[in-house]
Amino acid sequence: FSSTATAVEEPITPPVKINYTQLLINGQFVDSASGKTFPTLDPRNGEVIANVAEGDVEDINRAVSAARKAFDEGPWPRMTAYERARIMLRFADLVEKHSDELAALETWDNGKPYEQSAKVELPIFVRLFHYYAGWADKIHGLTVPADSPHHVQILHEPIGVAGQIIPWNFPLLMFAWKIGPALATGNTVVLKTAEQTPLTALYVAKLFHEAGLPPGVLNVVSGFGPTAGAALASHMDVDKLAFTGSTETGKIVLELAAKSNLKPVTLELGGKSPFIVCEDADIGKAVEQAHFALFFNQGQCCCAGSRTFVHEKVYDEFLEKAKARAMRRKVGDPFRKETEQGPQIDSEQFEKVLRYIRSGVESNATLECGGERIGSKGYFIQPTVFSNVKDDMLIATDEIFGPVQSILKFKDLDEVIRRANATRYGLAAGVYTKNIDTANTLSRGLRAGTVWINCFDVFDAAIPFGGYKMSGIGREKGIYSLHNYLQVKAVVTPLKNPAW
Ligand code: TXE
Repeated sequence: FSSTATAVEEPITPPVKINYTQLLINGQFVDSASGKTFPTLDPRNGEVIANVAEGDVEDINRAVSAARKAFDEGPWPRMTAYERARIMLRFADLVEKHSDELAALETWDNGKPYEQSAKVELPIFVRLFHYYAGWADKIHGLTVPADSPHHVQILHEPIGVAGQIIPWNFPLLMFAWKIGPALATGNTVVLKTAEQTPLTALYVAKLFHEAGLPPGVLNVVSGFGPTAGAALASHMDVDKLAFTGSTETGKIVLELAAKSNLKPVTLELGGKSPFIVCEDADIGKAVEQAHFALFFNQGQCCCAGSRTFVHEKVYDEFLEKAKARAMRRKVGDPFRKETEQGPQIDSEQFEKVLRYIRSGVESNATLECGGERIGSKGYFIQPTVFSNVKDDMLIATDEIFGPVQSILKFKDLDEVIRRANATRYGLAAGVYTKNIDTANTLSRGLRAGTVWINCFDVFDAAIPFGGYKMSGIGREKGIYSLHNYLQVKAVVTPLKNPAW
């Protein structure tokens, strides 16, 4: 196996220091009320990177009151939109200036390749804040004609205090997807980061304050889901909740929101996205894109193309090439330049992925390559490919969230649309074909929030993202994300002289 062993024996020292480990409440770094901390671990070897303040109910309460005060008393929602935009732009500049350290910190805490953090995720992060800063002064309502002599204005107002809970697979990008639209529209925020990856959010939140963000507008609480996360979801003074994570936890937070104050909830949840390779596809490109669609970010993407459907006429050729590509994938220390795949995030996810691999073997899918851990330290897994996968096998129905490609065979378009849609999820889909009619048929037939034709994982700031079915509620990015953070108010005034 080419992509193995030595990879992780001598970890490279990350080129960054840990400066921020406390909670950021009301513009100040503070310890948790309990004084408790928890370790955040290096996925390369399971060693402690830093001990981080552990937020719980009391800290969430403190953070929500700071956000409430900043919203009710200002200045943030009352500033001109242009002033808000300028702070967001200054923030983006500061992030750009500190990109190298931030990329290193992201890689250290998460395990993703440094090249990916530095060259893909940091630039996208900066772009997202440019995009949302651009929206800040373009948010406005309507005037509408009335049947009676009334002047009717529709105002778009910020919703208030937003609670946001994010996962560990893209700590910085999830911060940007959530914070960007909330702040552009004049809200204040309490953000709970994932317990696996608390470090970069604290760093960028500090930079935001350096850029001029008033205290209390953005509060960052590190901590665990059932404690800090649940306290935020059920808080009576939080006006809106946004969550990204598993479908199971999505159901819990939706229930907590309903049981407390009926705060509106947007959810970005799991997926089991099909990637469909048609008989006329350019097989070389399709293999590469299908590989990228699944293996990118160690397979830890909610929209991973985790069911690779291949037309029977090109199945054998595709399989041989897909297997060869997976075997060439370079797994190793994420700080090495050539590394394509680092470790999985933690022991829990690592064990989950290995369990699914065992289940694939037990259900008689053919293990073409991979299937084992790499080395004896950390959470590295061989790029794994299964063929002869059947629709009802667990590896074809469940979100594995790891480097495991499941290849299925199909005969015709109606059949593949039916099978691709036969899932509880509906986040994304990929299609490979040269035929415009095939592309149109599939893009209309697939029940998913995104359909990528002859590409995958294109994540521009303006492109909305979100799921059908149990993949979520609502859309993030693009113009749609703004509506999640706006209230609509109708103001009606009698007209003295209706003719005018
Ligand atoms: O997710 P959780 P986990 C999927 C993926 C993965 C599985 C489990 O399949 O294997 O979920 O991962 C917070 N109240 N995705 O356990 O639990 C938690 O602290 C409030 C898909 O990491 O959903 C973290 O901040 N909050 C996904 C966040 O929820 C709670 C990305 C996500 O954790 C909570 C990650 C509670 N009771 C995992 N319990 C995607 N859509 O991209 C947990 N949390």
